[in-house]
Amino acid sequence: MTLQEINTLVINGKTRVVPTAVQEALDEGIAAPEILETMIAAMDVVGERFKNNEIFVPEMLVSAKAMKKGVEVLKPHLTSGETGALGKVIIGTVAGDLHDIGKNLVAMMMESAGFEVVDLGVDVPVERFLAAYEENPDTRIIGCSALLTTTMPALEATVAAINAAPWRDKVKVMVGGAPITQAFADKIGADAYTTDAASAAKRAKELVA
Ligand code: B1M
Repeated sequence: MTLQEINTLVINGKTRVVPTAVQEALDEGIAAPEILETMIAAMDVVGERFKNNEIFVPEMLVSAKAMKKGVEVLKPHLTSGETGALGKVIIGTVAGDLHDIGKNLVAMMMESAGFEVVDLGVDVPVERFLAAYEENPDTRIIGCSALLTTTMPALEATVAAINAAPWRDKVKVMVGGAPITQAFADKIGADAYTTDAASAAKRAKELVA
């Protein structure tokens, strides 16, 4: 199984075949991060095709499902299995936004780095982020993901609400997602921004050090 073949299978949304293909690639000795890279690249192709009206939401969804199935097979090879020794991270995709592949990868890498992750899922209202902290006052980081330019205001509102909370100085706020930039993160008052899951986990460790 080649990386190119896996890339094509994800683009074409072959949900049943992708897990087997990923397992075959692992068995052949291809490194898990390389397989992940090729699946992320596949989602970029899917996004381009969607933008160009060559495919529509159902096709985009089925590719996302195929990637998720592949990630399930990869997960044990990407994570170290450490426990939550570094403390808790609350993570979620902001209100109005249903994209969770990137957020799930960030959660996975954080777990692997040694955090315990409280995953709030997608379309998370501001109040839910606040309530989750109040339910988990030992949380060290709140991570918010946004994938749409139209949900950047929801990210801003979420960070603003956290910034106004009485416990703000006890927690760090991290943001990320394709349309987010360092400048935007600075503007809305987040503590950290990273472009990908691996650097998010690295930055999280630095933040709690
Ligand atoms: Co949507 N979608 N989508 N989509 N989708 C994008 C994002 C889009 C760029 C496609 C395009 O037009 N080229 C576009 C957004 C345009 C924009 O806003 N500028 C778009 C659109 C328009 C839409 C809809 C509006 C389409 C419609 O209905 N007309 C709709 C919105 C639904 C909603 O959310 N309300 C929609 C729906 C969907 C699906 C549900 C079908 C599906 C999501 C399924 C799912 O996630 N379960 C979907 C998909 C799959 C995509 C693309 C193709 C792939 C996203 C993805 O998973 N990428 C995407 C195009 C693209 O991204 N190239 C697209 C792979 C993933 C690993 O990367 O999520 O960027 P990413 O995560 C990275 C980093 O961003 C970062 O680390 C991750 C791992 O390295 N990161 C963080 C993410 N969160 C972080 C948090 C951090 C730190 C780093 O700290 C806390």
